[in-house]
Amino acid sequence: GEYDVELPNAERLADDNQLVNDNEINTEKSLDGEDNGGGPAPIMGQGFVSGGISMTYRSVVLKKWFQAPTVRESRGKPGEMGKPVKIPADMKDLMKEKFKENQFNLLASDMISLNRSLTDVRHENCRHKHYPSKLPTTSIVIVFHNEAWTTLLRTVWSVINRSPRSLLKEIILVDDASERDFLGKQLEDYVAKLPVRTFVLRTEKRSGLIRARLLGAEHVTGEVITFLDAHCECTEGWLEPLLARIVQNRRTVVCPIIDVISDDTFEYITASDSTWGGFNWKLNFRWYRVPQREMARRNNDRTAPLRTPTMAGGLFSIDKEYFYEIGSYDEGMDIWGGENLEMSFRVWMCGGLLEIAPCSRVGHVFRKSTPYTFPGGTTEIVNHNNARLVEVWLDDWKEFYYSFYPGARKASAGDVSDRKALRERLQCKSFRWYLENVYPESLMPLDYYYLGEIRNAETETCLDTMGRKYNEKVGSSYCHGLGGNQVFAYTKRQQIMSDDLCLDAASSNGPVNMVRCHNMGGNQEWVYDAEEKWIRHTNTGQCLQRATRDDASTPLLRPCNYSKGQQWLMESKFKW
Ligand code: LR7
Ligand code: MN
Repeated sequence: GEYDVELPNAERLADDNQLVNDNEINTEKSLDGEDNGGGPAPIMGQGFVSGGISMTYRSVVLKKWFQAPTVRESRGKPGEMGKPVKIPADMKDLMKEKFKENQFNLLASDMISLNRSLTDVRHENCRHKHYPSKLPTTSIVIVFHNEAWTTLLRTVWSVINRSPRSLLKEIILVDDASERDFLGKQLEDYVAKLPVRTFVLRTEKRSGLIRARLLGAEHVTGEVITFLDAHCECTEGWLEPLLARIVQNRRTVVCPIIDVISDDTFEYITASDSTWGGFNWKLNFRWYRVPQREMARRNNDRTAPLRTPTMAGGLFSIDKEYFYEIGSYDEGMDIWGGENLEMSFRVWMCGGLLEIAPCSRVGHVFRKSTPYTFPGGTTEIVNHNNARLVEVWLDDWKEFYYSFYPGARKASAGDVSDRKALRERLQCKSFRWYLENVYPESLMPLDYYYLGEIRNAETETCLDTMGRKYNEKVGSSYCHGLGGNQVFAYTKRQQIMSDDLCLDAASSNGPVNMVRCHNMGGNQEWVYDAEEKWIRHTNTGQCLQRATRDDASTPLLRPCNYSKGQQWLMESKFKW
């Protein structure tokens, strides 16, 4: 099916892994295929033309510059070349204790060099790519709250070690009111000695990652802002593909492929290059398989930039001026969540592009739970952020969010008039336009006849997913009118769907299951007869009937017979 990839995707692409020769330091290699003169390239100001688009960056690097050197494998420390760290049996208790501090294996992280080597995980063809000889400079902005020393500084070192020095303007660390001593003066003293200008900014009080990033962005002197989470590792050649896309079109927001650094062993695990970002009815960001049409648009070139409907949010490059032009971030959003979809919709709807550059690969430590507090409550904050997002950007489709997740109705969005004015000012397109043009595969259907409960005329019970998962039977139960598991959309594609699940019948006598929607009709096609109130399954010609007494909660397929048990009411909000 189309939606069979879950987050995080840790599938290995063995063929793409190739060890870098220990002795090889790539200082001699120029991306232009020319010899380097020697020494870091000077910087000069100059306008230039690229891809038909004339751009003027305040400073551009000269044609000749050094690619970042390959980080050589060092001996004696675990985890080199991205290998997993094994914790000795007698240290397992300590390991468990330390895990709680950051919700990852801190003991393992502390054993690994801050400069650890990684394999070159890029697709073979990425290594011979030619990038524009003049790329803009970038500043790296990394926000953190109570991050561990080794993950934070390994992020910083991986940037320093694997970015062409001439492209790297500075590294800005934004401490979001951390409560750990070593993140105070010790950190400032440490970064002052780094070979690349690096400094620490501090929010006065806990402000959340969104406002912390805004603080960091204010201090950027490079032409492009590159955001990273505080527990990343950048690999060979990660930066050039990001900046190159911005040269092509300054309205492009570019993400790397986000590989997985195991929260358990710190192994560097490559992620699939065939996934893009989407979202479900609850507005959770999810990875899904890239549809055929996008593969075809890229001529099936796995190294070509991929247009993605949404981004994960933590790792991306954006032209600094464009960042502000397009509305930076919604300052009304707190702590964590929502800002990534907000920016994704905004960029697409207001004339930008959102891409994944597959030749850029950065690892990220994916955690199963958050180690830090959400002052005000986790759900409350995420719901508040999402409320702001849907009120400004989702138009009619916000009903999918609210009805599927009724708890969200209680959250207040606060004042969103500024953000609505921004949408107006930028003359952004509608969410319908986004679904039509950017994300036709979305779980939020472009056209639908109905969204709400489906009530049986005889039993007065409602179709109910019962919170069941894939390939289980659909149920029915007392109509509670609260939405959630009793909310279904009847779509123009004639699906009866709840989030990513579609009612599906494989045979005339079989059960009615909930199967991942494949958008291809077949067993998932149903015709609602608004006169007879039938829900007829196209493939079998059978009708959906109320549950029988033996199995009181499982509706089934039966020959259509005009009985009341085969009448289903969905007229309240029905729109033809
Ligand atoms: O109050 C806070 N203040 C902060 O500075 C809370 C968090 N932070 C920092 C934190 O230290 C970290 O560096 O913000 C960064 C992101 O927080 P994480 O790492 O705890 O969360 P995450 O990895 O789940 O975050 C993902 O979703 C967030 C939604 O708001 C942001 O968009 C993150 O940037 C995003 N991370 C990624 O996209 C990396 C890939 C994850 C995926 C999918
Ligand atoms: Mn993170």
